Amino acid sequence: MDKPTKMDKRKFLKVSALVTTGLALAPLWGCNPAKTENENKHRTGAENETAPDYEKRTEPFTLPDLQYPVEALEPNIDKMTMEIHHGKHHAGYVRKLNAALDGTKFNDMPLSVIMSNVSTDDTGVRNNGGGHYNHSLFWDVIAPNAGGLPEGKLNEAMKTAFGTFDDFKAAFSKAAKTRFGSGWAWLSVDDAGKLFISSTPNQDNPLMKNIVEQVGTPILGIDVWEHAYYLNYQNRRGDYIANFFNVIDWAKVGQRFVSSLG
Ligand code: MN3
Repeated sequence: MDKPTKMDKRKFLKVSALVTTGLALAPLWGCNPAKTENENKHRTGAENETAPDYEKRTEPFTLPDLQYPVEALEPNIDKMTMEIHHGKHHAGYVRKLNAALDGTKFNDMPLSVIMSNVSTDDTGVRNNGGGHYNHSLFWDVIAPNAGGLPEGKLNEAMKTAFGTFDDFKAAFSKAAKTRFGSGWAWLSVDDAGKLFISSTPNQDNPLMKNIVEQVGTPILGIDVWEHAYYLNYQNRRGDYIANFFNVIDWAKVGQRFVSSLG
């Protein structure tokens, strides 16, 4: 394999880091200006071989660190829930994802590309890849001293899609409350740049175009598995959802919105 040029390598490392932390958004993989000598050689050498439109991943997935202490989200999300949720549940998804990927066509794909290509036949990759993607997003869009209101372009787009913030809050909360059993509620951006609310069972997410009804790039998600709230809220899922609004980091959600527009 040819040694990558400096620029290729830098881009590769940047992309790899994003994938590893699970923060990458789909558009990053969509355009690849440095499609390059190696791939062109491939094309001339083998007509039927299609070069991937993403940088191949060479490292196993790892558990991203939390960007705040485990107790920092109290009283909205308690310390023990954070310890177990991040250190046990999320870590388990990462471990099982790496095992499930072994020998599959997904083995060298970035996480968001895996999400876009997974199907109902790929149970282990679907469940554990979704678990890794969803939780990586979840930790990133919540923070201590957060809450408040969306601003800027996101705020404008939310008004267009949902009306007032309270209208949005009601619709998002309803999606989270009415998800039967385990799953997630999402705020996502569709191909036209329009926001929508949806919910998915288990560890599915809106990137899974072969599986979900409404396809888009998720920019905010709430985990409504019982493991996300039961220690503190027991059966009171509605209280957990209401308090989740106290920890939403709207600046992060806004950055994800802008990135999703490419
Ligand atoms: Mn969870």
